[in-house]
Amino acid sequence: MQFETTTSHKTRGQAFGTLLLAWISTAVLLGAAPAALAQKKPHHSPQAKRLAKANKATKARPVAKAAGADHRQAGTALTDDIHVLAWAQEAAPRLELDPAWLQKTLAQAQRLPVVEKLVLPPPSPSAKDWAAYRARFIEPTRIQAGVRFWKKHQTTLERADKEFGVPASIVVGIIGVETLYGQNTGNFRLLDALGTLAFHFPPAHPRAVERQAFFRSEFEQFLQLSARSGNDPLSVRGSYAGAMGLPQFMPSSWSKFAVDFDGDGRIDLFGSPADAIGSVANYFKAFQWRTGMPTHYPVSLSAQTDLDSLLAPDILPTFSVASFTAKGANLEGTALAHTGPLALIELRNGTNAPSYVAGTENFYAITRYNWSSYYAMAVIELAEAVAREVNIKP
Ligand SMILES: [Ca+2]
Repeated sequence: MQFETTTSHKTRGQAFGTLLLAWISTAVLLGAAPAALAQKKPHHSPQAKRLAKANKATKARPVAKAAGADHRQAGTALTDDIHVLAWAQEAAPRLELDPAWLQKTLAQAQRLPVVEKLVLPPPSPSAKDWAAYRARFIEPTRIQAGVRFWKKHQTTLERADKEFGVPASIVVGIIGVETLYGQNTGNFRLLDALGTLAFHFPPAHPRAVERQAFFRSEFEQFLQLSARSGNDPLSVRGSYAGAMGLPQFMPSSWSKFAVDFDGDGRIDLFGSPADAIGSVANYFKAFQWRTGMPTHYPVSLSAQTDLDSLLAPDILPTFSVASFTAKGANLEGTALAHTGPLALIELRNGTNAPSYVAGTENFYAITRYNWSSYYAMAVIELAEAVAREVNIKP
């Protein structure tokens, strides 16, 4: 088995802007059973807000390579920990990795204390504020970038809609919220970020055991993807939590849901907007996107509304229109003819009154990309704002 190929994309030492990652499509993995897919973790960690912040901080540096060098200087060798060496011995045969390649790769991995800090919940979390969250994403710069992206890739977006049944607006909303259309894909070396979280996940985290297991698995899948494609794992950069490319896919999502949508025989979520568009649409298809169903409806409440029971299932669509309205969540117009289950979505506005919408199964589908109703609503509203500008009904 050959890990290093003759590919010219040896990006080590190149500036981030020229990084071109191309992983070869693996049809076997893409054929995973839908039942299994439903059990999977979201494509990236729930700490997306802080992730975006961290990306922003690192991207602000003028030279990507220098930023990476700073991260390395701030760390220590991952293999200083004997557990990593023991893991490598056990993992190489299990993951079908060349032991020498694995050893050589791990020898260059850094444990990054900054990543250990970023993954922790903030010590004093601020009150949830939809209005403030919304303002970060639904703003002129992002909307105009979305309009340019939509117009440039309109044919591809229409093809994805046709093939996967997922509207262009939602794909445009996701890529806009995730990376500002590729402008902010993260600057941590994946090997360092995932290696740190796989072996040194901070025990102070309330779900440390579960999260470390998740990142251990992602680290393993990242190494497998690199080995299979022949790409240098040291050249790949992404978020501090290991998300990659325009759509910020975790390695497991890249393996299961990424597709070659420009037909060049490779999957490249960094350099190919078409591959990113097809992959996001395919992700939602796998998570049961219902073609043609709205994501949400307006809802009005009153003093008689049974908020406790309406909010009990959280974002999981649970109530029929009849039971929803019987509990005092009032719908109107087309919402009254909706046939699937609904959820009452509460978006807090700091000390002001919360906002509410009636979320459908498609609202829920968006939260499978990132487990947050605030995230889903930002994607939806950015999608709507961009669609209005390009004069297309979302
Ligand atoms: Ca491709």
